[in-house]
Parts: sequence; C-alpha cells; structure tokens
Amino acid sequence: MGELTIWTYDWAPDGVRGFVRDLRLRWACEEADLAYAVRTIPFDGRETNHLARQPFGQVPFLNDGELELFESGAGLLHLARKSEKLMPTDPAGQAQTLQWTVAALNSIEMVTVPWWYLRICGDEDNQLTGWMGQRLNQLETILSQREWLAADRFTVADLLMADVLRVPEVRSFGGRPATEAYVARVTDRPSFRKARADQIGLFEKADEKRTE
Ligand SMILES: N[C@@H](CCC(=O)N[C@@H](CS)C(=O)NCC(=O)O)C(=O)O
Repeated sequence: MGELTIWTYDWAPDGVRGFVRDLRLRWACEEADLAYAVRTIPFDGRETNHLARQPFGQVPFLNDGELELFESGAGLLHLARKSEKLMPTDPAGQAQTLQWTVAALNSIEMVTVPWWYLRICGDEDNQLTGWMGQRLNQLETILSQREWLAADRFTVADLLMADVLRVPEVRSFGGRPATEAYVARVTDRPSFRKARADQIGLFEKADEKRTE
C-alpha cells in the first residue's frame, strides 16, 4: 500500500472542533506510528462537492495508495489491520476487537447521535433518552468490570467507544463513574491529545483565510 491520506474539511465551526471524525483516523495513525498526511476539501459546498468520495457529503475519508475508503469505522478497521497496536492478531483477540468496534457504532453511537441531535435542536428531554440511558447503563456494567473492551488491552475498539462517549452532552448525561473513568483514561493518551490538537490547529488556521 502507498501513502496514507486522511481527508477532512478545510474549516469547521468552533462548536465541532475537536470532534470532527477525521480525529478518529488521526488518532489511530498516531497510536500505530503510521505516517499519514491530512488533506482537505471545502466545507462550503460539502453537500455536493465530494460525493464521489463520500456519498453522504461527509468526512472523513481515507486514501491508502490507490485504495479509497469512506466511513470512519471502516477506516479504523483498515488501519487496525496494519498494526498490532490497534488490534491483536490472534483470532480471539481480533474477533473481540471487531465485535466491540461494531458495538460502538451500532449499539451505542446509533442512539447517542440521534439523541444528541434532538437535544441540540431544542428537544432536551427527548424520546430517545430512555433508550440511550439503558444502553449507557449496560455499558457501565461492563466498564465497571474491566479496563478495556477487548483482549484485556487497549484496541481500536476503545479508541472508537471513547470517541463516541466523549461527546460533551453524552458524557455529562448521568453519573456513570466507570464510564467516566474509562473516557478520561482513554482520552488521556498522548496520541489522542496530539490528534485533537492537530485538528483544532488546522481549523483555527483556516479562520485566518476565511476572514481575509
Ligand atoms: N458514519 C460517518 C459519519 C460521518 C460524519 O457524521 N461526519 C460529519 C463530521 S464528524 C460530517 O461530515 N458532517 C457534515 C454533514 O453531515 O454535512 C462516519 O463515521 O464516517
């Protein structure tokens, strides 16, 4: 495979800086010591300006040489196959990592994102609150029993789950001490801090151009 390129927007509003999902891919590359470049497509016109690369007009998407991928989860699993730091190579450890990566996307994020969206649209105590609370309570039980989701060690599944859970509205929703300790622990990793700082730096730099 060739050079890794992570694509994101050339600018994003203040409120989402540090949360745009290219951060997931940056973070994984940092964890795995994979060399990567970051390139941008215009935020303005995003609905249509890159549909050939991301059919929903979103970011991130990834190039690995000639290979093209969209969906942050697919990108993470692609990167995880390159480094044992992200996913163990033994069949059981690998299966657990895949399972919890999909759980982060399809059992947790599939309710946290719509809940968050209704909430920021003004529907504070929305109809998804009970469902999300139940999912987070179930996860709290798991996280009170172990430090990592899969294979007794940090994997890409923890990277993704922590990224899903660290959304401020979700994080501050209800006293779940094991979950809070988990999010704090995973996001205290130097690779996360670098990925976040780099993303925020890119968007801050773009402010200068937008006001010129
Ligand atoms: N399922 C997609 C979601 C991507 C996504 O929600 N991207 C956001 C940024 S974090 C975006 O591009 N939002 C702009 C838009 O939807 O117009 C993934 O995980 O890659």
